[in-house]
Amino acid sequence: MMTMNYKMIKIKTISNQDSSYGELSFFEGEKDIPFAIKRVYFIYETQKGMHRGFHAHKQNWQLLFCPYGKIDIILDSGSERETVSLDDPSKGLLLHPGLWREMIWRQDSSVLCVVASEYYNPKEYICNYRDYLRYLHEKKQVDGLESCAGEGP
Ligand code: T46
Repeated sequence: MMTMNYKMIKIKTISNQDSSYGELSFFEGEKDIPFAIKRVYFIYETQKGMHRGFHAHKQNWQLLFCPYGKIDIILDSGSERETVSLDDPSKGLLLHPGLWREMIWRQDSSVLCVVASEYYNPKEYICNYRDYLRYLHEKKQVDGLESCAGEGP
């Protein structure tokens, strides 16, 4: 089975002594995150209790962050399940391809922002959990064969 391939990153934030001036956070593709950004999308006008996701990506790397509100991201590697809370604009969740994810909105109007390494391609989604487990199984076999390639008798 696959490992929990994700990392929390701290998004750089410039604070001001004058709190009425707000905060500014930023990150840069290929510097703060390990991919060039091809796509940005965001989910808003949301309601507490909303569920989305229920899929994995075969190729797509993503950074998820929540500039407003609170969203729980449930990650599943086929053998383990973990929940990460995005409850601070400076928290970034870097997801490697291959992890099953589900999102639960914990507060009305919470905003989920995502930057992705790939253009939108529905063919690289796995949208059914049984298919996901089958994909992991086949991938393990292929990876096993590749790691043996070149080994002499
Ligand atoms: C993910 C989570 C965090 C597009 O046409 N282009 C796009 O770039 C995206 C992301 C979606 N769409 C269309 C496809 C569907 O007809 O928008 C509709 C809703 O997408 P989806 O059901 O995939 O939304 P979520 O919230 O379940 O998942 C999205 C991303 O698709 C996914 O990559 O990791 O957010």
